Amino acid sequence: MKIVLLTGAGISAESGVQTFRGSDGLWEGHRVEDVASPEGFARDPQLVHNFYNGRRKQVLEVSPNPAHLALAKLARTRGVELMLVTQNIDDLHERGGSEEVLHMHGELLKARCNDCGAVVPCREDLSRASICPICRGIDCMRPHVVWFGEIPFGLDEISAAISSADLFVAIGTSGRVYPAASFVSWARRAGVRTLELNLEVSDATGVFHESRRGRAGDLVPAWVEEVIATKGH
Ligand code: BV8
Repeated sequence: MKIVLLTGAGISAESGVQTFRGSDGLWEGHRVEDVASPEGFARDPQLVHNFYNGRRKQVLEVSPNPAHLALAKLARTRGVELMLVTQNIDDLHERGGSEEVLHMHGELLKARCNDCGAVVPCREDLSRASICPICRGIDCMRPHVVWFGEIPFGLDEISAAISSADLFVAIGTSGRVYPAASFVSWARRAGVRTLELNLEVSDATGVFHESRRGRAGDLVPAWVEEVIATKGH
């Protein structure tokens, strides 16, 4: 059974990572174009560094939740071929035991050099004084994340996997950011079954064959046990 699974901020909410549009949403208080766009970074790099330094500290303090653990178990299930795609830039899927995770919007615990293009691990604060460990450049490091207007990672791989999948599942995403929000339509066009697991109705709920309401920490482990039961593990 080939499953392509997309996660969003909702799967990390129960771990204490802010979502984007909740009442205390990340974008609250920050204009997206100021903190998550190349133009915003050019205009005020330190504002952007402060925004991501704060999120990096938060991610290093939290832990994966039962939804992350259940997806790692699903990936280890015989007869299941799982492609796990996330819009999240935290590392909770990996810390939950998932070995293969496609971060289509990048990773908070990595930094990239604008001069030589090197991508390096990053657990400390970044600033204009940060030095690239590869080319020794300065005032050239940025978070290795995909900003608005930038092309997400792995789109060709994702679209190929969706068109040959048996099932497309979306967990904890509002379906408001593209092209991720289009994946369910790609799946429908390819005749693939689609399932949504989300706390609230999303902008894409109407496109899914089935949509279940609840917290990821409850819905995901229950759904994974269903799949395992059908696989006769
Ligand atoms: C691009 C990284 C060109 C940085 C992010 C078509 C139409 C309109 C606009 C566009 C379009 N195509 C492109 C655009 C422009 C733009 C876009 O989509 N704008 C929107 C705002 C209208 N897209 C882009 O710019 C993209 N790039 O298009 O390049 C291109 C593309 C393809 C090919 C060629 C050229 C780049 C977008 C990526 C931006 N970077 N993140 C960072 O994180 O700081 S986006 C960021 O916001 C996240 O990664 C994520 O994608 C998004 C947040 O959404 P969610 O994760 O869904 O979170 P949200 O809070 O919204 O919702 C949470 C959900 O969980 C809710 O439904 C809630 O009910 C639920 N929930 C809450 N708690 C729980 C729960 N569910 C279960 N359990 C719980 N406990």
